[in-house]
Amino acid sequence: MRKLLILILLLPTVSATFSRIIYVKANATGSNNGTSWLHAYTRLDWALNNSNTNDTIKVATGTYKPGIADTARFRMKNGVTVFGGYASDTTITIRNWSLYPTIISGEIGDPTYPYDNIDLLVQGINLNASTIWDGFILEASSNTSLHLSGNSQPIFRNIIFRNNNANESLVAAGAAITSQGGSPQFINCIFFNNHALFNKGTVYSYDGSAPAFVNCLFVKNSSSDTSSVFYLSASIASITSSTFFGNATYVHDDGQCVIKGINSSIITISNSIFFYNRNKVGYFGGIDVYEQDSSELLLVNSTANVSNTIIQNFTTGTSLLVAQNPRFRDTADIDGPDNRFFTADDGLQLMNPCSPAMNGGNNNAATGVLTDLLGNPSRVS
Ligand SMILES: [Ca+2]
Ligand SMILES: [Ca+2]
Repeated sequence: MRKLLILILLLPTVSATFSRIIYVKANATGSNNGTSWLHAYTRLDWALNNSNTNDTIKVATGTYKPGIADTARFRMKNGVTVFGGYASDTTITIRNWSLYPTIISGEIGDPTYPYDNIDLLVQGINLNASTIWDGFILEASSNTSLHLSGNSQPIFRNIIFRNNNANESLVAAGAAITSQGGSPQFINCIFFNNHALFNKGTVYSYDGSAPAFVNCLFVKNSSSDTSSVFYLSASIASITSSTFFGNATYVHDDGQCVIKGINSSIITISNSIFFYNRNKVGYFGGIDVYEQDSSELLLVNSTANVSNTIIQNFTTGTSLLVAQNPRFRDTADIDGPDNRFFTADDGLQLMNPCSPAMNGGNNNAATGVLTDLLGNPSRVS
């Protein structure tokens, strides 16, 4: 009797910690219940809806859309890890998010027209730090691809945010990320060719949000507002071992820049590179005038701590390498001849020993980050 009583008392505990692997594959033809690759769910939203804390969702290569209405969205689950980058042929067990891309797309309506797409692709509210998304491409949203709010602390790794737009004039957003409060982390993420038409650049962080970015690339993003990449309002942002290349602002207002901080924002940047970003500085004789490597940081009642960084225009900081060419491998082919990011032929790698940044880093700034985007030993270690 005593044994039975103990068993009964334990049951709720066992049930609460039980964790599952849930499978998603767009072209699966089995029972559609997520219990194996054979019987994988064909939709990611079904897997998310049926997941619980401590579950892991594995998503095979393919394109996944939140729905067919522009208000559809994937809702992140607290404490659930979601991995993309599995081969569709399930005899291949190696996970490779570059070779087997798992794409979350907002493309609906006219495929040639981005402004009728899904507003918001992935939404997270009140997520703890054991909530992880790893190995996805988020593309073609029409207002922001990722929206975080509440005290959210999720971790995003190996995510490409590309070709997203911020088109809504009435809803403040960054084309790739909109973060209200919380402290999300972005590790090994690539932000490529996102565009803010009316809005707050590529990443809009506000209301006490404290995002951290490590080993990230911000490449060829653009904005018709004041900042091409970051718009920070009452935000504490940390940017480590990251590169800003070829970003642009297209409208001349007052103070075009790559990163804008307002309302007591604090921005810490270390071991990073700013190169070949441009701002529109005027309109003369019917021609738009751009300035290469002009203002990178614009601070309004805000502060920046910049160290061990190659930067072209901003000169306030510690151990800065000002107006130096970082000597990337190939700035004309960012993802390299194989047309995929995260591989050895990628263009924005530093060329040892010619690159001035190779030995300019500060180990303390990148504690725990031992490799770069390609998995090579980090340049700062
Ligand atoms: Ca469309
Ligand atoms: Ca490549």
